[in-house]
Amino acid sequence: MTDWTQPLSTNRHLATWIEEMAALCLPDQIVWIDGSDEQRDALREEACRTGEITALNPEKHPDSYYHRTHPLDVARTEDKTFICCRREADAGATNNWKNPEEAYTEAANFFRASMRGRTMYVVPFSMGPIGSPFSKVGVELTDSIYVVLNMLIMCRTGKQVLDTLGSSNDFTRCLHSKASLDPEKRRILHFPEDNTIWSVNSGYGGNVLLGKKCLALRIASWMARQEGWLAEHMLILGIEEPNGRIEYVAAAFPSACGKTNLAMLIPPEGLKSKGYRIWTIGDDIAWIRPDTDGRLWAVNPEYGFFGVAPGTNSKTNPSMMTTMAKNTIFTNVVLGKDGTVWWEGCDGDAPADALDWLGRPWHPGMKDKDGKEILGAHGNSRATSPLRQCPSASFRLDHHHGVPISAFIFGGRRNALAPLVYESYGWSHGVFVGASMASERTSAQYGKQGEVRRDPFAMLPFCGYNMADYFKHWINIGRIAKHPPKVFHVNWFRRGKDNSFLWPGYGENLRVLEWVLQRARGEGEARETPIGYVPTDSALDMTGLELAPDIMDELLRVDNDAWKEEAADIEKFFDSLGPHMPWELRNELEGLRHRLNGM
Ligand code: GTP
Ligand code: SPV
Ligand code: MN
Repeated sequence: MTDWTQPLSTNRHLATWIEEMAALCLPDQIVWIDGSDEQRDALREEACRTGEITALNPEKHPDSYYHRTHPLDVARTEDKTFICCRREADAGATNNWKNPEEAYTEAANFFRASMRGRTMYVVPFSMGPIGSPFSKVGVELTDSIYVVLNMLIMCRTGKQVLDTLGSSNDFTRCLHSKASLDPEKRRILHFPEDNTIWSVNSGYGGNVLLGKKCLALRIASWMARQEGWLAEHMLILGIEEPNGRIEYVAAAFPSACGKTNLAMLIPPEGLKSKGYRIWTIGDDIAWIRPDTDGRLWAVNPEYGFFGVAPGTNSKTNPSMMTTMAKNTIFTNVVLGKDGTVWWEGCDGDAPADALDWLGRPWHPGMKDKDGKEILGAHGNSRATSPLRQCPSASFRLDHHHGVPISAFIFGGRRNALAPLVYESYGWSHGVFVGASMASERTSAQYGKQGEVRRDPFAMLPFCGYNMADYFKHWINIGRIAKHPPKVFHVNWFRRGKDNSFLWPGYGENLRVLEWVLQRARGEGEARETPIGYVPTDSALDMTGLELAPDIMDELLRVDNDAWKEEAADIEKFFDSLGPHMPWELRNELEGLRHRLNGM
């Protein structure tokens, strides 16, 4: 068997840092992750032996595993997440800030000897294709095999990354320890000036897979501002017409608001005859640069999905079901004694003999002592799968240059107010639409569910610097790019009087995308409203979808009085962002008010 304790690199910056971190965390041994199947299999076996993961039924779920996180560690903890830069103003009003020295000192106490009796794994990873000039290299040190196995799916990993890094010091230093999982001592710390991330006392997804939200959004957004590009919480998908033309859109929705689903949509029956084909590039993160052709080009820096399980089934998202059929790690779903998994809104019945996400015997319909239904899977339970297993995975995934973006789409969960779709009046109005986004809180983060909060660009928890400066950066990008994409807003979640969703969503969303692309080309029918262009009654192709006319009216309705209240709320939000708020967005707010009073 290979001796994985032998260093895989002679990079002296890397060696010095690992030595220092090991002297702090005191692991029993250090193991280098080379990216081989042999090593992955050995790690899977070891984690099964210790109970960290459970092998699933090899016939029903080949090469797939089950994991439960600590009951108090099941979503990102935004209140324990900090930007640690020298000046507080650089973190801005929306981020938690800590002075870097104090943050290091405090967290060092939590990391001290935290790996005693454990192994420290060295995981080299590349966000973006290995060796591409647009990619970023990171190295994560972790004491969790679960984290290693997830990283092997989520990113391009292993020896090849180290070979590309060579002797360079240009890599993000990511340190993670589960430590004791004490929520009080949990810290997710970002040091953008040191290109460093420290995460301690968590074992959950976005807190610990440090290439994802921590590097590819918080640290990368800081870098992107300095280097003139964008790091965004966006899916990317391509829509191919029968003539072979493919147009790409990038869409920002807050956590658990439909990115994964839209990224892999299946055209609905009624539109099948149009012969569209969907290409999935990414479901969560987009790195976007202006290029010499005046357009914005996007890559997905990730290589896997960490998708929400509840609600996923072969009707809502058949592509995700195929993607998850093998080589998948399921976290916090229901586990059947027969080695199968289940979640609310899954295909078929729950397994007869089952344990819920807390490991308790469970069956559907169980009630707690207050008579409330006990769900088997946690609302934020997830599945980690390789992107390449997606039937619609794009042929351009590994292309360093990415894809040109024709339209940006913003959206969130609004049970009222926002119509199904509208188009902004131009770039700075588009930036205003992104900056004033709001959505109901979901189980992807701790906090009160359902409460509407402002979540600009779906980046509230992920922007690594001052939000007002970020808005200005977006304004500037539109000045650098001669042909920036048109900007749209969608809402799949408007509810009717009986509180049910008015719009069927999922695959049917293609009807909206079709209009978006028409508008991006200067076609498509629209009427002007105070908030932007809205489709005319006959603009969306509704072939094969029966929706009562009053439902369609309600979906496209713009309620002036409600929007006046919204404008007041947006103003309060802008005021809260401090003195860097760009005047362009103040002007846009003024323009919206003017139109609301005059139209
Ligand atoms: P993150 O991974 O947290 O960033 O989330 P995401 O934006 O990728 O969300 P995802 O696509 O996983 O969807 C989250 C939940 O919204 C799931 O329960 C879906 O079933 C549901 N959902 C997605 N698209 C639609 C839609 O068009 N209509 C409705 N009603 N629900 C949807
Ligand atoms: C999100 O919450 O937006 C996610 C899941 O995509 S996590 O990786 O936990 O951030
Ligand atoms: Mn996300």
